[in-house]
Amino acid sequence: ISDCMRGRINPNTCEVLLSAVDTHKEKLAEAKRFVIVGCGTSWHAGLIGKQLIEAFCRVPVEVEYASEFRYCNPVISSDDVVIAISQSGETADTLAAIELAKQRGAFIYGICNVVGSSIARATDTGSYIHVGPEIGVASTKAFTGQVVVLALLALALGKVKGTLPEKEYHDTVAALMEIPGKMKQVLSENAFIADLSKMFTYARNFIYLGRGYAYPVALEGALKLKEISYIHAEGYPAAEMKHGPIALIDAEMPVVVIATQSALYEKIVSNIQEIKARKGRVVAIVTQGDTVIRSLADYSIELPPTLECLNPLIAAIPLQLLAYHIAVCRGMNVDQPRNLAKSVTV
Ligand code: F1P
Repeated sequence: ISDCMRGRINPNTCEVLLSAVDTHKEKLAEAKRFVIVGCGTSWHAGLIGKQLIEAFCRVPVEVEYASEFRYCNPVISSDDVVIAISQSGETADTLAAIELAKQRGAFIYGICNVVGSSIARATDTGSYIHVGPEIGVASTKAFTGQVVVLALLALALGKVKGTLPEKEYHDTVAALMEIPGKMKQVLSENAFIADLSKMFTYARNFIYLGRGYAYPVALEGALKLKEISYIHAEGYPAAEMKHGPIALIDAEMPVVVIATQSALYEKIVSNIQEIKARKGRVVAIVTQGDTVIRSLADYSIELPPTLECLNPLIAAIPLQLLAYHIAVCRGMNVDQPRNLAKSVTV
């Protein structure tokens, strides 16, 4: 992962994207609304993109499963910019969503990995994530690349529109430059995560929780576990626990909580207390130096500090590693999971 990030984020990257945005300024910066479409991991990246674009550009963003969008007669017009995200660039549902949005007059921005793919060709403009081929079927580094491009796009647009204060723009770009080094630090926890995964080889179910920017990361962690280990897993926004899922918690239920420093940190602490009161087994993803959550959780994985809006870039890694090691312990083929195709073309 760190290899693919190296050289991809450099001080010029944002400026290059900025000039691409500048070329399509009328369409992008003047969009009344963004609609992000994608499937699976790409949809999860889109949920993070929504938060980034709304925070930096103050424009409403909707995120739709491409597989539903194409069939639900969506209200789309020439006031909209549709952002289509796909690693393979060949996902039939995403391609069909693009065609529909085009017919209704929307401008299409693509975020793909595979150069020259069908989706890349069908869009009006876009950015390649250039993370190299995904070896396995399940998307991993593509998620990172997609979130990086969405962050850069939101930064560039926020600058063009004047909705992002100059200082916040520069601080966020500077924090983005530090991400590859921080990803390396997280990857160095691999042996610890491999050990930890042995405790969960026989789990039947898992719950993943996060709030704000960490909520889509929880969804992605659950998807990785489902895809490669075949363990049933659900991701929820942590505050939704009390509206139903808390009934599932008992001593048999592992709960992975993304509990890094954020504006909602205190609320996450109480969510963890609620789980522990029901004897759930908590694996907490915490920021280095955290003592409060470490003392509550059964197991903790530390992440280096970064801006909350960039945290998904490093928080996804321990969840990918956890899914990987659990799947290996269960003897699964992590590169070619059953029933999955690299690009879903039907
Ligand atoms: C979408 C996707 C992947 C998933 C699996 C099936 O692919 O749902 O996220 O891991 O490979 O397809 P794409 O449109 O991003 O290529």
